Amino acid sequence: MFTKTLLRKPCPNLVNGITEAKLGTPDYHKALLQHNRYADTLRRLGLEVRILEADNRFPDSVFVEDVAVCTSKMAIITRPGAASRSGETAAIKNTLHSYFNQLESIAPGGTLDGGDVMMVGAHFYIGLSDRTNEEGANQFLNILRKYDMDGTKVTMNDMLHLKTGVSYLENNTLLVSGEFVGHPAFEPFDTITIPPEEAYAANALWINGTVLIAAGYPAAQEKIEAAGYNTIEVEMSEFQKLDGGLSCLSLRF
Ligand code: CIR
Repeated sequence: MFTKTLLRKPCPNLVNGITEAKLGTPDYHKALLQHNRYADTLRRLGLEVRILEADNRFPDSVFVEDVAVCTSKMAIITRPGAASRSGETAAIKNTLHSYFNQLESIAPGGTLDGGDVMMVGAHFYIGLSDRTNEEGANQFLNILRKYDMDGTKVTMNDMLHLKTGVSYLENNTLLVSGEFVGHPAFEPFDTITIPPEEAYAANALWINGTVLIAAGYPAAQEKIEAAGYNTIEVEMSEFQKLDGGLSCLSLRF
């Protein structure tokens, strides 16, 4: 169960964030509204929500998931793979100090984005993406082992991040799409397959029994509900324009 979340308010410079989506430029005011509703939804689910100040130096800083990984025993400050995002970690470090006694970090040579890390209890799946290199993943695994946890590296070719295409919904159940459908790393799981035309909905968020999904993906929603979950839809259009999914907007612990 999660009790706390950390978010970062979108900054006006958001419109200059990294993207390959070709969905147009995000509308800043709409993004602020959607971000507020996302925060309200987390509160509705009983979570404490802390929203950090907007940081206009970093267009993508709203995607706070990429700069740290929070576990039950410690937090790991990452080293984002995109040059324009590397400075985002300094700002989250001080904040996480107030929640975690143990803080670890990925050292130079390694790169790792939190969006490439999927937590399944004490086991972590780490996507080897364009953002997360082998060295970063190996450092991450070594840190986990110091705390009696472990992980598995996942090869991938197409998606931005691991969790762009796969989400853990607890109960041994995964949402999968695209290159992760039938991926050998996920053989032990029951899977819910998201059809290609709704692939964006594969980034969903399990919060204490409820699944938050992006609004506007009826087939995905139906499949998740048929598997026995309650769902809540959240409007994500402005973040989708920057390749960001639901999980990217928060750290949860
Ligand atoms: C980026 O390319 O870094 C941002 N525009 C999107 C980051 C999305 N984060 C995530 O999937 N965890």
